[in-house]
Amino acid sequence: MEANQEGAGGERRVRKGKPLEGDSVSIIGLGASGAAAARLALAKGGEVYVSDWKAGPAVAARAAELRALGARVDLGSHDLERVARAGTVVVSPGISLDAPVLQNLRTRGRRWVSEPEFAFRFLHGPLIAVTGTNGKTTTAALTAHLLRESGADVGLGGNIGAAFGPPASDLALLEPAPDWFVVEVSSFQLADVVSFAPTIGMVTNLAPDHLDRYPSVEAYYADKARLFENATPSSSWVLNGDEPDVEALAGDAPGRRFRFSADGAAGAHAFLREGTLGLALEDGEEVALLREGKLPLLGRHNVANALAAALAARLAGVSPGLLIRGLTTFHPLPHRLEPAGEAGGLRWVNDSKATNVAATVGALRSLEGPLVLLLGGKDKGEDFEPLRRAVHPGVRGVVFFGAARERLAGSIGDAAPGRVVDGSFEEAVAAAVDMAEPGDVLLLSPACSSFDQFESYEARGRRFTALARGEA
Ligand code: UMA
Repeated sequence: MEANQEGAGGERRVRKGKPLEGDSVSIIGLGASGAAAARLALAKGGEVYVSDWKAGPAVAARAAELRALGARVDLGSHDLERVARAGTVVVSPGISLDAPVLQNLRTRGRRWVSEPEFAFRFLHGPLIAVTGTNGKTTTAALTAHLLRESGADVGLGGNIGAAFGPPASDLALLEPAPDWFVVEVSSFQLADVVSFAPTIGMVTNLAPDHLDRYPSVEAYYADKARLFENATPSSSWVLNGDEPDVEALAGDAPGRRFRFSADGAAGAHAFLREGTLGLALEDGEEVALLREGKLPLLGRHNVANALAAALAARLAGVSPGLLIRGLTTFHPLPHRLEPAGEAGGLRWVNDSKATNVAATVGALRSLEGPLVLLLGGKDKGEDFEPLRRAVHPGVRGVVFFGAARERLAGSIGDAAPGRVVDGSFEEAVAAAVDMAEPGDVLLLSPACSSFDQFESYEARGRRFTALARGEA
């Protein structure tokens, strides 16, 4: 894959915090990040042109807001001449390198930056950037929570998604600036950084992902590695000590390295030892934080996320006492392996956000069982074979429901006892309750989207939680 030249580190004439003073900024894509970048560029005095190849109601509403603020907005096409003339071009993360608009810019030798890179130029204050394949959102949200426990004002946002925080550009407009920024960054956003330089950079873990966009795992990891692009000796890196790939990603980047390990890696600064999460402090002293069972998050992967967050917050100055308090008071993010209730002697777990095979495989790896799994919803045509392989002996039974039920049942086969429910979601849940034994986990981790029976995965998760609470 041919890299974008500015993103590849060609030019570094970036002056942090400098007002735009009429400089032209062209923003490609009018999703959440494009709109936020436009608001920031306008607030900093830029002459702003935004374009989106679509013209539906969502972009139309954003266009109206931005036009009222003084932007020129084109919907339905990109004015390529105008884009190419702009001083700075900001590209939305959902636009892949082979999109015609980017191919055209590349032909002209034009460079572009990602939205968090643009935001970074106006962020005043220390920044914690969280990347990795899985667990970014939980780790970023928990890190922000731990900092807030110590009284810090924290701006949390980035790739994290609208339910949990705004795009990075909106954080740059916060007045007064918070004490800390915690920003989740995806590989798509890291691809086009130039000056982006976190005070503390975190890598939760690495696994193949987004292969519909990248030609290879190496290309995906190469974009992740750009987190370290502007490393200096004063940078701090919080790295997964259980994964050699994460160490390799950091390469020989300067800065201090701190490792977390839920799997017994030697020399880790945050670790799980005999069921207790602990930290090794700078003076070599070790402090026990809390027992794994006291963490309000389910699954071994969340122990790793908690260790990463605790380590970053400790580096940011949070005392061990406040870390302990924060780790116990954190509320799991809704619909992500969220404990939903204990009705009928069962532990109900809402993982409705698991709308694809990989997410449900992750849930099954996290929960030993015994459990009964609810699988189903709208069929997105994914290969269910990895799901069949993930069904472990702790899975007492599987209920297949919704539009995907027959194909799921056919694919999972006899990996576990199964029931196909051709009826409502409530009937599927009742069948799962019927299969379960007292003390079991009742896991909604459906591996499919919700649109056959619900308006969103949130609505599906809320219904499941209501049933867990015995609400009709
Ligand atoms: N478009 C064009 N021209 C093109 C191609 C697309 O104009 O040639 C337009 C599309 O019509 C669309 C816009 O460009 O309107 C692209 O928007 P987007 O897909 O970049 O979406 P945003 O709403 O800006 O949301 C993005 C992130 N989405 C993606 O990376 C796909 C959001 O992450 C993020 O929360 C938000 O910026 C703020 O930072 C979501 C996500 O799923 C949660 N991320 C992936 C993940 O976590 O796995 C990476």
